[in-house]
Formats: sequence, structure tokens, C-alpha cells
Amino acid sequence: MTTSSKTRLGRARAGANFALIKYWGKADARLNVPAVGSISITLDALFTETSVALDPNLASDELTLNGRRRDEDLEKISACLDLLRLKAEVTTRAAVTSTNNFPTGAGLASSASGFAALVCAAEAALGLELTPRERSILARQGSGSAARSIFGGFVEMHAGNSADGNDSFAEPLLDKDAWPLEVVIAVTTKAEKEVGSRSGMTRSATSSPYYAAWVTGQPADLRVGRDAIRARDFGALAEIAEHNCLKMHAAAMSAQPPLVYWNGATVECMHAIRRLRAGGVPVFFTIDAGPQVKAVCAPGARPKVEAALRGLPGVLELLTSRLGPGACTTP
Ligand code: 2P0
Repeated sequence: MTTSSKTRLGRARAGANFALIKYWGKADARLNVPAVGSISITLDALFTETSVALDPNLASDELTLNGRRRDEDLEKISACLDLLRLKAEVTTRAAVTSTNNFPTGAGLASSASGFAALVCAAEAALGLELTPRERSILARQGSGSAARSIFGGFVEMHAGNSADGNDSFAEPLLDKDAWPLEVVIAVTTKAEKEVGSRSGMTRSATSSPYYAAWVTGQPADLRVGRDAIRARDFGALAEIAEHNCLKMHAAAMSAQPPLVYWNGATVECMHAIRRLRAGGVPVFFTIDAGPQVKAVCAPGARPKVEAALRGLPGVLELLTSRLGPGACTTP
């Protein structure tokens, strides 16, 4: 091992991603290998920007998130940096500065964009040249969904089955420009969630009577979702994405104690989106481990979706996004 004598800086940006076929549950908690594969879209308007400054004068890593020191998140950040430092044969500690341009920890995939940006920024600071697959594997160990934000457009995450987790990575499925879907996000709270995804998954896996059915049903849902995306079949994607989302939430709600991530506005949005689709507007919903509703729509349908969601009680704000590129370094 060597330590560099001067500060070295790397910067990167990564878009958030929303899963259309969800990740919920782990096969290996230590390596953070998911129990199921997943399919997502990467966004361009919601992103994390991160800088990693390797500083030989630091005794330990430091994290500043959205302008505030976050010592409570440092352990996961340091563990991720350690994996990259090991590859670079460097022990230098780092000052990590990260900013999300959207609410953090509220079910808007901040850990996905956060760890994808961290891996890319640390790679640059350390002078490593990783393959996209290596980046995805490293990001996965930080946060499972982050493996997907390495890539843009439509992305598939493979759960894999090797003991070392090296076949558990994401890959591009379809380019963002090949099917330019848009997303309207109904923000129904800006508070950080009470039960994070990680403990929510564990609770579902250990206590929900539906968890086993969730896992065994996933390969078929992945097949239908993958085929719908390749065929640009909006109706088929809408049907499987809502079905898969509600199955994930059924596994969470049936845990003991139960995990109800929704609020009243979440439910109102779901009904409004289903009414729109019944009336011929190409839109469907997906919801993650929080009460925000993501309405995914075909190009051109966005104004109608915004108009329908804007007036609903409990909807605080609408965010919109197109599909975006994968994580990359920035000057
Ligand atoms: C997803 N979620 O596929 C699912 C749907 C939330 C609901 O991936 O423990 O923060 O860090 O691997 O990646 C959120 O889980 O969990 C997530 P860890 P992560 O987007």
C-alpha cells in the first residue's frame, strides 16, 4: 500500500433511477446481493453531484451531504470507498461532498444516484480505469439500486447466483432516445422516511407470508417487462409495472410490524393515474419505499398527467423528468 502526498480530486454526476420491476429483498446482506433482478429507468432531472478529495492530511473520511456533515451515513460511504481504495492500493482518506437536487431519503432514490456518483468520483480521484460492469458491482455494494444508475435509459439489474456476487450487476436494456418516456413525480411529503429500504426489506423477508411468492414470481415479471420495453409496448409495460409495484408493497404491508409507505395522497394519485389510462392517456404509476408517486407517461401525455395530479389534495409539488444518461465524471 502507498499513500499519495497531495490531494487528488474526482467529481461525478449520476441520475436517480426508478424501478419499474422492483428490487425488494436480499440474497446476501454482506455482499448486498439482491434476491431478485430488477428493471429501471434512469432520470435526467433528478441527480446527485459528488466530489471526492483524497487528502493525506485526513485521519478519517468525511461526508458533507447537501451542505451538512452527515457522520451517521459515513460508515456506508467509507465501506464503499474502501473497496475502491483496495483496487488502487491506496489508503488515503477522503472528503466527500455530495449534493442532491431533490429531497433526500424520501423515496426518490437518493441512495441510487448517491452511490453511483460516489463510485465514479472516487474512481477518478484514485486514477482507476474501471469497466462499466465493475462500476456497477461496486455501486451495488453501496446500495443495490445504485448498480442501475451507472447506466442511462432502460436498465436491467441481474441478481446473479455466484457466491462472490460478481455476476450481480446492471446492464443497459434500451437507449433513452429509443423510447423517450417521461416521468411526473407527485411529491406528497418532503420528510425522510421512518423505515429505510434496507430494514424494510429485511422485515418483509423475515415476516411477510407473501415474500416467498414475491421472489418466485419475479423472473416472469422481468421477462414481461423486458419484452414490453424491447417492443416499446406501453400497455404491456403499464400493466406489469403496476402489478409488480403493488406486489412489492403487498410484501411490505404484510410484514410484522406492517410497513405502509403510502399516505392518502399516494392513493389518490394511483386512482387518478388509473382513471387517466382508462380514458386513453398512456400513463402508469410506480411507487417506491415512500409515499411519492411516479407517473410514467408516453411522450406528449405529460401535460394531461400534470393537470390531473396538480389539483389532488396532499400533492405538494410536481417534479418532471425525461430519461437520462448513466453516471459520468464531470470537470
Ligand atoms: C427499487 N427500492 O428497485 C426498490 C423499490 C425501493 C423500493 O432499491 O439496501 O436503497 O441500499 O441495497 O437500493 C431501495 O433500496 O437498498 C430500492 P440497499 P436500496 O428501486
